[in-house]
Amino acid sequence: MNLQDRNNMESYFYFKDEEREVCFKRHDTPTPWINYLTNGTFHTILSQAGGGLAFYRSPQIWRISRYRFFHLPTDRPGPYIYIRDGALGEYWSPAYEPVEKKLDSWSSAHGMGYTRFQAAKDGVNSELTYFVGELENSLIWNLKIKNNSSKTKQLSIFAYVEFGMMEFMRELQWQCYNKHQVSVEYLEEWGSLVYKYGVEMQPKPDETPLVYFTADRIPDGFDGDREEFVGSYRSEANPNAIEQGSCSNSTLAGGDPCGALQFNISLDPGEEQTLNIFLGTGMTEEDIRKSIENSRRDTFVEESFIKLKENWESYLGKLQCTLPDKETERMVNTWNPYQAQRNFLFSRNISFYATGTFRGVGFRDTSQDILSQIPFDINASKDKIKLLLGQQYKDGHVNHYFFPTEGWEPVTTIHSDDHLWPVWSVWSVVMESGDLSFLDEKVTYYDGGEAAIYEHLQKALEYTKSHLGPNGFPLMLRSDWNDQLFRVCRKGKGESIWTSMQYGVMLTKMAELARLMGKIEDAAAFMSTFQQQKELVNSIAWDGKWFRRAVMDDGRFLGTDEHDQAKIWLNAQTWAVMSQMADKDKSFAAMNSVKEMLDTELGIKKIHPSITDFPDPKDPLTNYNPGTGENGAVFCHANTWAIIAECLLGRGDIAYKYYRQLIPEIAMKKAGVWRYKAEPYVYASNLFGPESDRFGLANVSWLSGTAAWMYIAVTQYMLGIRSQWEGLLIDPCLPVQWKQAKIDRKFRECNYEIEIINESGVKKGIMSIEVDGEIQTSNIIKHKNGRERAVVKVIMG
Ligand code: IFM
Repeated sequence: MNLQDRNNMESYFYFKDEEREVCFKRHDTPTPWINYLTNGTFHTILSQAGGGLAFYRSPQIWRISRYRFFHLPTDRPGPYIYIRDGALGEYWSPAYEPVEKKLDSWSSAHGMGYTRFQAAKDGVNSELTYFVGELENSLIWNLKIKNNSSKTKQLSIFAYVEFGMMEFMRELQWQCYNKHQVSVEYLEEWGSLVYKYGVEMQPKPDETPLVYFTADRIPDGFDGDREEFVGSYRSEANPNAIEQGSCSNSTLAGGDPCGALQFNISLDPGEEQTLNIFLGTGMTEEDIRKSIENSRRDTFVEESFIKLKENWESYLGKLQCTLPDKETERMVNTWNPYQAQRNFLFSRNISFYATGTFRGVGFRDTSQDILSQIPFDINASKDKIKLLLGQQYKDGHVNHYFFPTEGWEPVTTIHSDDHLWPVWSVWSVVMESGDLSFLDEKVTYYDGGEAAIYEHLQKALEYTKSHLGPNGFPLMLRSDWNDQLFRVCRKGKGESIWTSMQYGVMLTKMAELARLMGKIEDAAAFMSTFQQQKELVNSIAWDGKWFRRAVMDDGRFLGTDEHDQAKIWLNAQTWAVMSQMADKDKSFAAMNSVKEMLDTELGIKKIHPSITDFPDPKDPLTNYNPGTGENGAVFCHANTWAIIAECLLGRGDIAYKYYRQLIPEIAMKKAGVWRYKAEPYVYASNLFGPESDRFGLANVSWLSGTAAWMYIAVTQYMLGIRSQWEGLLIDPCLPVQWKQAKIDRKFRECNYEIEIINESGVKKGIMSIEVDGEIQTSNIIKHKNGRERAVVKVIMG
């Protein structure tokens, strides 16, 4: 393949927006382009070529199927189907992997919670859809197979999954003995394989499920022993059983487990048959029996799929828009909220990049993920906030990440920002619901005792107030949002100027909550601390053209023109504006410096110039190569705050530039498919920056704070629709070329049908707002109990 073909985006994929699908024309994408199929309990990751893994609740301790990270080809194994034509002795896979036989036609598609493969070979057409429904904890494999030839076909269909040992780390460490404590049985009566993982000293034996592998009919053969099915010196690409045309009915009491089921079918010309396979879990054999019975009902698969579709339509229906720019519209309506919901569920746990071994729930990450979830599912958001606050100690600090499902000990490092984040999420819940009662709900502290949510937040602010450094900024502690900063504060003196700004945001939000609760003194105290920090930011932190980032242990500043590396840091500019701490002229100057020094055609770098040997060649601040990761890469998460800051400054064109250049398909188009490499439908955590020779390479896709914040940036700041205590605020900040935008937003049980008209081409500012034909005096549309629909016309000017 020549370079031009490799980079031709159109030859890889296209979007089918009405179906909310991304469709793939070829299987050999530069990296696996994955999807998450889940009902919240049973989960599967699946790529465009059929590789992936299934897990129950936690990928750390209940990983059902095996996935070999670092494998070549890159994406093995997966829940595979093989179709064998008896007369030809040929076999192939509808997902393309693992057999990789050239097919007469092939395509695949990811949709909301499902992945579909369509393939044809030698007169046989197949359509294979995988999804996890809400009726059972199982991965449903729905295979439709049709004989398009003029002869009767005798086919054998094989479904195969390699079981992993559920505890993935122990599998890597000690599978040699532990594997003799697992078994795969065949339960004749149900025509089902049952995999039992019962290894000594596993963390939660009572919560460990049995796994079943079955179908909507009794199989003609099976295997539970991988060696019997695959054979020696073979792989999933050419299993012995398939070459021979039959399974050997092996079971396993110790060894390398798998599930393989064989179905022999005869298809007359033109005939189509459906076969449904189920890979699921149940706590007891009785549970499994019931699940299998339920799954074999005639309407089970269809019902499950319809429900999945309806759930997503209703979920995404909370905010839909029509925009002049189709790529933005597609992200806002479908892919961005979809990705954000997956982050809310999986934190930074498991993806093609994250191995699901040590990251449970990140306090900082999940607090931010909640923000975008609030308009969609306020109850789930409240539950997650309470889960987080349960990790707070009475002195106000919190655990850095924790393992509520696995029951492992939390990571207890103390970071200057972690405990402050929930203020924003709680504030958003109150604004979305218009109800203060959440603040009174009680949550237990991690070290005992309980308090109302308001007090938890108060404690968080107090913790920061009692941990200020020599200059008066919050101590950096182990780091702030920037993980890499731990090296500037090892002696415990380093201070975070960015955390001062974050603290500022939280103080103003708390002051608003306090006022609403009638706690006027609290509100005044929060605002007085805000003022003190604000003064420091505008004096000590100001470098002349931008804000400094931190004070190092030795008292020197980080992020100053005095140094030749890491002179300017993005977050200190954006949050100076977001916190409204920066004086007006400094706000503009700082964001102008971002534009001049950090912006590239593929996003905004986090720092400039990258670090090679600063502050000390023997102990540089980071080990990342220049232009990569935390060192001079385009950190997408941090880019979202630049969009928000520009909207707050009213510079719609700049905000839009920053937004649009990171839309994955746009960035991929610019960088080229084989440079960008990651999925073109979801955000990546970062792109290598211009100081790397692979500028534009996207890393760590799917699980990134970018998803939540990009959604907030575009919906709440560019489109400008934000929930406030009194009602819905309309404050758009748009590019001048957008003459019109329509947004349907559900807010407190009322559907707001908002039309924004910008004939005069301003970037910000509203001339008039009408609600149901009545002119408003303010751009906050007051909430009215019982109102179900409001037609809103906004004229910018
Ligand atoms: O803020 C962190 C996040 O918690 C994990 N990924 C990297 C970010 C920036 O350092």
